[in-house]
Amino acid sequence: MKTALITGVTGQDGSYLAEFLLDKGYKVYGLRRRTSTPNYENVQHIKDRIEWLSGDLTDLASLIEAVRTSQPDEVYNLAAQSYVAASWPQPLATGQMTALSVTNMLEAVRIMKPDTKFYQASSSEMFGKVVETPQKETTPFYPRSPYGVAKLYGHWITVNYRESFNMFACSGILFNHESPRRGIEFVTRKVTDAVARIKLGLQNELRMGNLDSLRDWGFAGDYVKAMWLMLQQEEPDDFVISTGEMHTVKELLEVAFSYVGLNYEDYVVIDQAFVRPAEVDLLLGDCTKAKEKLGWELEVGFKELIHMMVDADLKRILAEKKSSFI
Ligand code: NDP
Ligand code: GDR
Repeated sequence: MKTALITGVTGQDGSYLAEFLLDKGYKVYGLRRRTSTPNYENVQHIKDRIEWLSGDLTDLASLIEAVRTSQPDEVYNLAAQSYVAASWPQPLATGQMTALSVTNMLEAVRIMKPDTKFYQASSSEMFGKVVETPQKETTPFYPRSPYGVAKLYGHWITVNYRESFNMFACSGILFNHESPRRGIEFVTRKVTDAVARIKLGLQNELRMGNLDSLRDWGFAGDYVKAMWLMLQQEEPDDFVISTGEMHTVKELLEVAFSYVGLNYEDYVVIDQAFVRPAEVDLLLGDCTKAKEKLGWELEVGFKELIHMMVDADLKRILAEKKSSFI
């Protein structure tokens, strides 16, 4: 039986990855930090199958202890301050949690169990300003937010530990991926939650930022398979994971609202509070390398993904409504 340690296991990707690895027969350790109000929503259904470890990415001692206890074959470093918009008001916390914390995790592995295979959750936000399109592994980086800058540090320190210490360290440059478990402030989930509330008569407007930005949106369930595939290769390497298709935020609104028979123009209000100080106008990934070397394929397309998310939000809100009447 293989053993994996996942940081960020309570998040969107962590929950899908834990499910995937448990199904493969892995023993899964999940690192969680202490929070005033614990949130297990994404992992409720597998909570008893995960071995829980207490730790924080910014606390090296806790990470060393986590690696010592779990003795993992594979570490998936998914934890981070992951919301781009929050990285301007909290640039230093983002630097600690999204950049320096990667060195903490790599150090914990190097000190305690250097033969562990290591996956770093890098991001298409590192490409930022358009230099080349579609973006691939060799495209130069030009991050446009404190989050993007922090992820770039995480990416390069992973490459550096691979080259300095001969560690099996991989960096997955993942483009946006979504699901019903996506955090509520991210644009897809914000839209699908609002569509469900508007349809059910619980909300009558949706305040949005820039509707023209273009994103390459895939399904998180497909993307966690790529993470695992990277760690099953003979040699460590970095891979872009994407759909190769992009859509505007406006198209996202059209697909989500029209699915329940509504017109988004009747509800959407532009609010400057959601417009960012610097925007990434366009993200479009070329994942030919992952397809060829990993044999990775995506299964869920854009429309299907958004419909899946609207369905899940309708179901959840209806259930909440029902239980509040009892
Ligand atoms: P989420 O925001 O859903 O999950 C982040 C996780 O990190 C949560 O479990 C959170 O715990 C945990 N975490 C945050 N800070 C700390 C800390 N200091 N110590 C321990 N745990 C911490 O992100 P996603 O699942 O969407 O993304 C996973 C990773 O992939 C992130 O690193 C993200 O930046 C990156 N990424 C995501 C993409 C996407 O489109 N989803 C694309 C490219 C990269 P808590 O519940 O306590 O907050
Ligand atoms: P992103 O995702 O910044 O690409 O980062 P997000 O869903 O937050 O934004 C996507 C695009 O939508 C525009 N937008 C809005 N965004 C939000 N959140 N709320 C709004 O009201 C709104 N209106 C318009 C944004 O300006 C942006 O252009 C995600 C995260 O998961 C990162 O962790 C990850 O690294 C990258 O994807 C790849």
